[in-house]
Amino acid sequence: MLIRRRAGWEIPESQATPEAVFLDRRQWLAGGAGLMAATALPRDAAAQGPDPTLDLYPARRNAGYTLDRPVTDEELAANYNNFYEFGTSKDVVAAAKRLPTRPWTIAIDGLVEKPFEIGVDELIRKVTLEERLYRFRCVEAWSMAVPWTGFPLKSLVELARPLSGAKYVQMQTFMNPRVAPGQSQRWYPWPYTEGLTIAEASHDLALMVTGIYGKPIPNQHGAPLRLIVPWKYGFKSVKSISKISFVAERPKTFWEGLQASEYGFWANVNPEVSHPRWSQASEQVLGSRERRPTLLFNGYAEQVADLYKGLEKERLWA
Ligand SMILES: Nc1nc2c(c(=O)[nH]1)N[C@H]1C(S)=C(S)[C@@H](COP(=O)(O)O)O[C@H]1N2
Ligand SMILES: [Mo]
Repeated sequence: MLIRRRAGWEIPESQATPEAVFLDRRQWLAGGAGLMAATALPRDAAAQGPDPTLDLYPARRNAGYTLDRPVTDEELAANYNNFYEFGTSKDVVAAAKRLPTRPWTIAIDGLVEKPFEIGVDELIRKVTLEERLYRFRCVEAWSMAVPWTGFPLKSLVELARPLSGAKYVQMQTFMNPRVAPGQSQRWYPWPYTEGLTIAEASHDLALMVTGIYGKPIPNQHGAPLRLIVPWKYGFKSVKSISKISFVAERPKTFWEGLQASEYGFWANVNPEVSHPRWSQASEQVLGSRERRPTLLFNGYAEQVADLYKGLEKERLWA
């Protein structure tokens, strides 16, 4: 193990991964500690060659999205990730390189006029990419501010032509334990699944992301296609999406499946609603010594609060 000095802003691993705390116990109970599949892994997917959409970067920045804080250093954001398919530490860069991201197809199915599959490059060229500066808040109480490149999820919903019975959009990550050793750990409800209501998915802020910092998105951030919903805790922002299903019932999400008492479907950011094991009142800003007060809906209340009118009886806050 690498021993190194921690910078002032860094969160000790023990505090930074509370999502994993109860899992250690489960892992132990399952007798599976450290037992990753030792099967031969494919070569680095980095050998794939240049990204086929490179010519689209950097995309035009949409000036409508501004920040109240500096943009997080690119290297920090790129080396402090949650991607459980590749392990429970924040250091998944090397492991995630094993994921081949081309060719990559996304299946659109469920309650749509006609189910179809589409290659990610074809999809990217059907839409218009733009760059947006968003705050990003993990349920573990750290935050960053990032220039994402992508397109509104709304345009994908339109492309899919959902039937009137569709009430939710369910999104799933690829499933391939040969490249993603975490997926051999069968006490997790793989594949990673997330979901939004159709109204949430059609909101302007909901972004399908294909790039970051003016370049195609690297694997550890969820290549080649991920969701970003900046008013919700980060676990809603599912990575490396391979299937999008339009469904009538609320999907059971990954974290809900693991620990429903701590993680729910809505997961909207709220400083006043604590996680059962820690406060959400403030957040550690990556790359700074500063703790900032957490903002309601992560600072996007003005835009999204209306989505939740009439839903006050629901557990809206994580
Ligand atoms: N498939 C998948 N998506 C995921 C996760 C994951 O483990 N697997 N982690 C989530 C969590 S908890 C966070 S905070 C963000 C982290 O995104 P980043 O690593 O790009 O900052 O991804 C989310 N999406
Ligand atoms: Mo997170």
